[in-house]
Amino acid sequence: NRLKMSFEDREKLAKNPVAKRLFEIMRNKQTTLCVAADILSATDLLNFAEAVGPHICALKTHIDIVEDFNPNLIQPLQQIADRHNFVLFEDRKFADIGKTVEYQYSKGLYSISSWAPLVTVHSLMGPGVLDAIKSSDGAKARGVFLLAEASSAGNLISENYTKDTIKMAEQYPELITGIVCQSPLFTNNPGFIQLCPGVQLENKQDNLGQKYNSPLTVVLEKGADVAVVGRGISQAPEPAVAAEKYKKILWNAYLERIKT
Ligand code: BMP
Repeated sequence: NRLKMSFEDREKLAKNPVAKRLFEIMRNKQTTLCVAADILSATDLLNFAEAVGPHICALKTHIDIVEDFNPNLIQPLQQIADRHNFVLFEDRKFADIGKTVEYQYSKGLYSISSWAPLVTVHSLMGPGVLDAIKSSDGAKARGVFLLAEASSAGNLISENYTKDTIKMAEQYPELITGIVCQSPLFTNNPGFIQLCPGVQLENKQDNLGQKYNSPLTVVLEKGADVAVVGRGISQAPEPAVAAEKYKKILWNAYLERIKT
């Protein structure tokens, strides 16, 4: 049972290099916190990454919302990630035919495959998307979080879609880092990491359909390994302080979960 296993043991079972790296970072930094850096200015994004860096295992970006994006943003962002030892994670949610995804992943203004070891993918369009990510240009060590469930109210994902998404992930153990979901899904592969967005202490929802659970709930009841916190940290008066607080709650919940 994945939920009772330590990250150390699961790291040995992971076949994807980014999953192995994430497990290692989580153990060493004692953090399962991934911050969603949904920030509109390049300078603010860098300052935010620097502030929360010590407390996170991954920084999740939507790089296409940065209003003054310039490719020169990437190098300092990578330096911050290296210095604080976290993974850059572009939440692109690829959902097109394989050939188009190949271009979206490795070409264009953002050249995602050159700087983001981790990306998200929708299973909707079929496994051609995964083949495209696997064979595209870019850095060698790469991983995919496949989206099996969503946190938003009224989303159209069915139980079968979720099950079939897990099956698809299991066909690609070397490429898949883990699954984005909201419940303790059954997968035969404890090397997969479960990523759970929609985590906040203050609010239960926003005004556009986002639904939140508390950090304790997602780790102890929903099976989250890594929790994604966005506005709970980015809109806090002091993001570094908030990040440290979430980190501690999440880590203690993980210790509690694996305790026999
Ligand atoms: P916030 O905590 O501010 O609501 O941010 C959540 C982040 O997680 C957003 O970047 C969003 O794109 C992402 N996300 C989500 O909220 N629900 C999902 O099901 C999948 C996501 O990637």
